[in-house]
Amino acid sequence: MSSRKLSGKRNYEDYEGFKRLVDTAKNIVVLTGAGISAESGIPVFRGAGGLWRKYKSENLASPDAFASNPALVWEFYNYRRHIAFNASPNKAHISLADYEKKCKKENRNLSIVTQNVDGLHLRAGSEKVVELHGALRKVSCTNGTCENVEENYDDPIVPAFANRGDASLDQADLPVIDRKDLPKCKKCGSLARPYIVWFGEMLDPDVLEEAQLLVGGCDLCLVIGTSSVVYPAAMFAPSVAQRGVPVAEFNLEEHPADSDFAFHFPGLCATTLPKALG
Ligand code: BV8
Ligand code: ZN
Repeated sequence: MSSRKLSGKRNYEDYEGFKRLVDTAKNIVVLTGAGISAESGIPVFRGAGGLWRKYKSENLASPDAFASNPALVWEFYNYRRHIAFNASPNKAHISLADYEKKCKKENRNLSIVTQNVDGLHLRAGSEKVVELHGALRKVSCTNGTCENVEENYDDPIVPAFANRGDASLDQADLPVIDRKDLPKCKKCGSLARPYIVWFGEMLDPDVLEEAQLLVGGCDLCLVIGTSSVVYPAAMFAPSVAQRGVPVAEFNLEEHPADSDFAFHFPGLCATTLPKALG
């Protein structure tokens, strides 16, 4: 792949041009956000989908929210676990898993760096997946000396969250859940928390380094279903474009950040991505 700076113009829906590149690229990195799981029925983070009861998702995804009301934050994650565990990978996830297998046969690499915590890439059969922001299927211990992390598929995660009505109900009308009834670490009995990177929290340094190495070494980057507003994930695709490496965006909308991107495929990614990789 020549590293010449691509012309400033973006190729809209240039499936032929993209196909020539993707079928010869040696190290493909795919950056995904909530939009790739939208067609699996998982609400995206921003906009109408980003609401639960009367709360905005990002206001509950914080250490302060958990410290002041762990029951509320746990109930929010219990709701998201329920949706994720009952969702299925869609054609976008599956096309990436299939293309990774094709690359493997051709001694090429395709790796996914996802902001999503729903685990759908792994369930679609993708093997090289870096989960930047943790995973709903995991819980970790809040006791600093224990640091236990375990997989937990219980739904609801504790009996206290059973029969709490749907996401539209106002929290205020529901009985308060006692801290003693919240999820506990199976190792030490301390309060457990979702294994999720919240706003204002550092990403796991090893995970971040793995992502940066993949992004820094790719010769083609796909960026799928993300509003590119959250850092450090939002820096990855622009940094690839700045190296003169082609970036292909698959999104319903366009973002100012993508002016340097070589390709733009507007529309639902469960349609556009299989067509581009097919
Ligand atoms: C960090 C887990 C260092 C939670 C998430 C002030 C204080 C502290 C920090 C900051 C600060 N100001 C800025 C920061 C940094 C902050 C940040 O970036 N904030 C933003 C809001 C400005 N970042 C952090 O805090 C990160 N840590 O910086 O540490 C530090 C530490 C302390 C102090 C300073 C610095 C940690 C960020 C991780 C947060 N956790 N997720 C959970 O899931 O519950 S982020 C969450 O939102 C998602 O994981 C995702 O990463 C992110 C963005 O969401 P998207 O995936 O992009 O989804 P969104 O809904 O936004 O967009 C969907 C897109 O899909 C749209 O473009 C839509 O058009 C498209 N789409 C929809 N459907 C389809 C589609 N496209 C195609 N087909 C479709 N069908
Ligand atoms: Zn523990």
